[in-house]
Formats: sequence, C-alpha cells, structure tokens
Amino acid sequence: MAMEKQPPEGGVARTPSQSNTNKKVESLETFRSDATNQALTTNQGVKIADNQNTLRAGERGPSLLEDFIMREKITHFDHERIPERIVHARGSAAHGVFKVYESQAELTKAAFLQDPSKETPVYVRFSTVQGSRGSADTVRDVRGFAVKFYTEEGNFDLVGNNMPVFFIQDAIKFPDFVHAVKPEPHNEMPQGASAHDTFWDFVSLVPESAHMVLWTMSDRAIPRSLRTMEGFGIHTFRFINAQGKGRFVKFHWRPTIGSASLLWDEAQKLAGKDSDFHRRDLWEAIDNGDYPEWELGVQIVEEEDEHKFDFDLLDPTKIIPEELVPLKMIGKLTLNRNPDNFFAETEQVAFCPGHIVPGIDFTNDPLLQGRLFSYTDTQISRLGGPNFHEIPINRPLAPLANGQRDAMHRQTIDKGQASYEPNSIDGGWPKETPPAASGGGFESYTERVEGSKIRVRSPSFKDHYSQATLFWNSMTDPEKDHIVGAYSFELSKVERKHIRERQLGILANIDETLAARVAENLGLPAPKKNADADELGKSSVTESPALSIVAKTKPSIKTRKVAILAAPGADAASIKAVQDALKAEGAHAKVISPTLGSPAQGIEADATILGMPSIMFDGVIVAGGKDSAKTLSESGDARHFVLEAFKHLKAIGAIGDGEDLLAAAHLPGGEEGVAVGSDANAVLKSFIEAMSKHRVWSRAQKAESVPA
Ligand code: HDD
Repeated sequence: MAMEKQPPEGGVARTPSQSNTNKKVESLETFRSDATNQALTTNQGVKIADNQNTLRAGERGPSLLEDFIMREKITHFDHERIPERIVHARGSAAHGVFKVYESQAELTKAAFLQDPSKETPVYVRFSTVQGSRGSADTVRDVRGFAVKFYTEEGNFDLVGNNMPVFFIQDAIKFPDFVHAVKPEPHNEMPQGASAHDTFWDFVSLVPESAHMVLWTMSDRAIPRSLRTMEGFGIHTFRFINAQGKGRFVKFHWRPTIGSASLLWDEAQKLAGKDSDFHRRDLWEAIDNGDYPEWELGVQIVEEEDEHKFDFDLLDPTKIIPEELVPLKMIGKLTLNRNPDNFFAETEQVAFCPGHIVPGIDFTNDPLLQGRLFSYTDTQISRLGGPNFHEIPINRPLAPLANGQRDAMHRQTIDKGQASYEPNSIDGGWPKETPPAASGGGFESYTERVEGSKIRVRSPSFKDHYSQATLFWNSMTDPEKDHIVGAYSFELSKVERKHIRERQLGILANIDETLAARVAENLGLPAPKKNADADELGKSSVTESPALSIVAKTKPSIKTRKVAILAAPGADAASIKAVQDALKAEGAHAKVISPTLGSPAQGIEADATILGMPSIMFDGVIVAGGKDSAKTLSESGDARHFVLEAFKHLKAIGAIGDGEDLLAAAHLPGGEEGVAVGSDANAVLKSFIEAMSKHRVWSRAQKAESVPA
C-alpha cells in the first residue's frame, strides 16, 4: 500500500499573506495511491499470501469465521456504495485551472481575481438533475455546472446550471419540485425524464416555473456535449472591492468552441446506444488534448440601479437581458486533467453555494438563502459526517485551523490542548484575522435590512410570463419547432387530460401561437391568454439574440467528429486526404466499416457501423472505391447510417464511387450540405463549410419525412 501520512494541519498558524498557489496539485498528490511495485496487503498492512481461496476446514469443508482476510475484504466491499446525491446524481468531472484576464480589483478584492499570471486550480462537475447515478447522459434535463475554485483564500464554489433561471423562487418549494420531477414514487418511472404526470402536475400549478420549463423544453436541455454548454450562477451575487464598495453580479460561463445541441431523436437514440455519451466525450476530449474552455463573464449592476429593472434582481426565475447589462469577460477556465478515480474525486466532491471567499457575498434571493443551508446538510448524510472537508478532493488549498474536533471519520490528528477560543494555553492560537483590503478575514457585506417577520412573496416576483415570452421570441424557427416538439412529446406522455389542459393555459400566457401549435398536436382546443396575464408585468426587452444557440453558432469544426464510411476495396488515398484535411481543422475522423479489419491499404477500421452509429458523429464522408461502394450500397446498415445523418441535418460528403451509397439510400447529390464528386479536396471544402454551421437547418422540413 502506498498510503502516505497526512500533512500536519490543525493548530498551525500561518499569516494570511502566505501564498499557496500551486500547492493544490501537491496537496492532492499526497493522497493519491499508486499500487505499482507494492505487495498486496490487508488494510492493516499484513502481506497476503493467497487471494484466491477462503480459509476452510478441509478441501471441501466449510469456510472458517477466523479468516480475517476474507472477512475484511467482504466487509469493505459490502459498504462500497454511499447514498447518491438526491438530485444531480449522474455526473462527470475534471480538473483544470482558472486564470483572470486582468485584475478585477475595481470590482472585487477576491485574491483569485487579481493577478493574470496566477492559475487557480479548479474541479468542475457536470450533471443531470433527475436521473439516478446510472441513468443516461443525453436525457432532456437541466445540466449542473459546478465549479470548485481552490483559491489561496479558501474554496469558492460556483454551483450553477446550464440555464440562467430556476423553476421556483423560494427554497421551501425545492422538495416539492424535486419530488414531482423525480421518477413517480409508486413505480419509479420514468428514469431521467420529466415526461410524466407528477412533474407536469406540479409545474402547471406553479406558474413561476413557466420560464424555466420553457428553457428545459428548448435545445438547451439536450446539449451536444458538456463542452458546448453555457453555464450560469443564476442568482445575483455581490462583488465587494477593497474599499468596501459592493456591486451586484451575475456569473456566466461561455464555451470558447460555441454552444451546440443534439436533436431530440439523436438524444433518445444515444440514451440507448451510448448512455455515457457526454461522459465519454468529455473524457476523450481531455485525453486528446482538446482541453475544454469557458470564459467567465460577469454582468455588473451598481447598487443604486438595483430597482431600475422591470424584474427583481433577487428573483431567480429572471435573467438580466444582455441588452440591458452587457457581459464582461474576465477570465478563462480550462479543463486539462481527467480524474484518477471516479469515486474518490467525482462522487465525493462536495459543493456548497455557501463556500465563498472575501470579495464575494450573497444577496437575499430566497432560493439562494435556502441553498446555503441545504448543501452542507446533505453532505453530512451522503459523506458520513461533518468531516467531509477532509476528503482530499474537498480540502482547501488555503491552510485551515480551528477548534472543530472529532466526529465521524476524523482524519486530522490535532495537536495541542486548546480546542477553544480565546485560550491562553496554546498561545491563543488559532486567532482571528481582522478584515482587510486584502488577505483579511471574511467579513459579511453590511446591508441594512428592516421589515416584519412574515411569510410572503414580494409583489416584485409576480411576473411569471414576460421573460418566458422574451425567450420564445428570441428563438430561431428551428428552435421554435423543437420547443413545440418537446412540449408535445412530454405532454403526450401525461396520462391526465386536465394536467395537459392546465399546462396549455400556461403556454397561452407565454405565447398563443406556441400554445396553439402544442394544442394541435395534443388534439386539444387552443386556449387564449388569461385576461390578467399581462397585468403581472412586461419585459422592456422583447428579443435577445444571446438566448438563441443557433443564432450564436461559432463557425468551426474544431474537436467535432466525422465518420469515414469505408468497406474493403476503399480508396486509401481519399481516406488519407480526408483524415489529413480534418486533422488540420482540429476535427477527429474515425474509419467506420461493416466489420473491423482493414478496408484499404494501410488503413484500419476504428469501429463498426453498428458499434458507432451516425448519431455519435457530427458528419459523415463516404470513401471512394468501387468495391467499397458496392458493399456499402448493399448494406441496410450503411444506408441507414447516411439516411440518419441526413435526417439529423448533418454534413454529408461522398468521394467518387462513394456517391453510389447516397443513391442507394435515395439521397441524391445537390441537396444542401451534401457534397459529392471525384475531387476529394472540393468535396472536403464544401463538407467542412457545411459542418462548421453545425447543422444544415435549411434541410429540416425535408428531413422530417426521412424514416430513419
Ligand atoms: Fe442544488 C446539488 C445546482 C437549487 C439542494 N445543485 C446541486 C448540484 C448542482 C446544483 C449543480 C450538484 C453539485 C455537484 O456536482 O455535486 N441547485 C443548483 C442550482 C439551483 C439549485 C443552480 C438554483 C439556482 N439545490 C437548490 C435548492 C436546494 C438545493 C433550492 C435546496 C433547498 N442541490 C441541493 C442538494 C444537492 C444539490 C440536495 C444534492 C447533492 C448535493 O447538494 O451535494 O443539497
């Protein structure tokens, strides 16, 4: 066993100015165990001679209770699982670094936002919300986007989602919402999906959910990759600078490769054909050196402007449209290292919105306030007690010392006699650090609060529809079609008609056309907007292009995946030309063949047509070569491959005889996003151009009639 001793921790007083940058990796390394060249032992360090047989009385006799080696092994195994997270159980994570572009001293005194030469280690966990730990990655759901910054002043957790708003306004409703969205309690169905009665019952009775439900029915809920998701802190937080000046701040993460989503048909098929689709994509990207990156953007609101908006900054069901407050990009997050051990790192990482550092503070958002309690509480049952901060992945990089002692699984061996403060026995240590412009102790922002002790929702939280309407109006046509499709799909799965009707009423308050289109698919009459819906509020911004993914597509094929379809007899030169051209653009090509083996001289198939179907790729190119084209044209699976790529609006290319496959699948050349010809370079040029738009949206209507 290579278990190393813990570094000393308790009772060590260090000055706040002591820099600890770059120590995270070191401090995590202390806990990593590498069994290379190590003897197999028990947990007590006793070397094991036989790990194959239980101790028994005679060759064919009963096993003996005294076999401490077998009992220790089985006992440990019996307790390997810990409770999964009540929400966000399914997740994947990676290590990385954050760097600020330039000092943000004017806005905040947070140390990790001061020096552009400094790298702050981070651990980032992405998740779905509804499903259990083993559920599929590509379900329609919100994605968690939780970032732990190991700053030199302590850990800062930005525990956000890939959507900028939330379903409810007050934390007291969270258990109700989660009980409604989770699989139904009597039969535990459906897994990883919100298309069931209890979810729609709840949200149709709680109109404050209207805006967020619309986001979850949009393409945002089926991201192409975790790497193409935006992230949001959601709540309004505060920045405080060294002079003590406070400002409101909203946090945004923007992927540098741009945003992209799956189509619903792809997402559903992927859930069966590769339920680890997102996890695998993230892992492979980091392994390939395609390090995922996000820029951190902030929207800043001066305190005196708090009430100048037509919504309340404290209401987590609202965005601040970028037309009102632009985004300022202040730094970059790069994920550059896969974890070594899923359980130790990803399963045990414990985020909490209450983990903040000097220079950042909360607001009175009632959802945020409740979260500040919930996360620590949940870790106590999930991770077995209040010492979860000692688990390596959760340990701060900053030194820690206090009078907290004992409890389940305590690992620190605290020296000294005084576990209280003040004390005169251990020299008074550890001592408080007064607040200071930099490096001081944490001081809560001074905010004047007065009011009666009441359970009420502020009237400024009443407008549930106008920002949902803004979102709908900001969508491109294909995105609107997808939203209509998503509501229609989900509500068609709802067994109770009155719930479907009630939800249509909510949709009418957002937009009557949206409601009418969904109503038609459900065979129900189209409802009219409630007479008083407009009274609740109006958005001063009526359209915001930043809300659309399609409108913001970044024209690039970097890190995208292309299938080269080839069967024996394929033309090696055209395959090599495709591979080289795609590599030069930063994309990844895989040779896909009916069987494994070598379809062309010097070319090995990476996977089979059935093993890696078209839904796993962003585009497909059929290689040249007469025999190859003949085999592929006669294969139903190969025809299905290109038909499905066509249906999913992907770029398609065919070189030379490869065109025969398109003809056999009834996909003639000349279609937009379908490039054919004998000149491989010309085909590649049009193919790359089509794929850089991510999808060929103009083909959408035609694709609907494709049966694949
Ligand atoms: Fe939460 C986990 C995000 C509201 C209670 N939440 C959790 C995770 C994310 C979020 C990303 C997974 C963290 C990880 O990867 O381990 N939650 C949000 C966002 C919210 C939100 C963006 C609203 C803006 N959450 C929310 C409320 C409550 C909780 C209102 C309770 C009152 N959330 C929890 C929790 C979880 C959690 C039960 C489950 C596992 C965990 O905390 O560690 O405490």
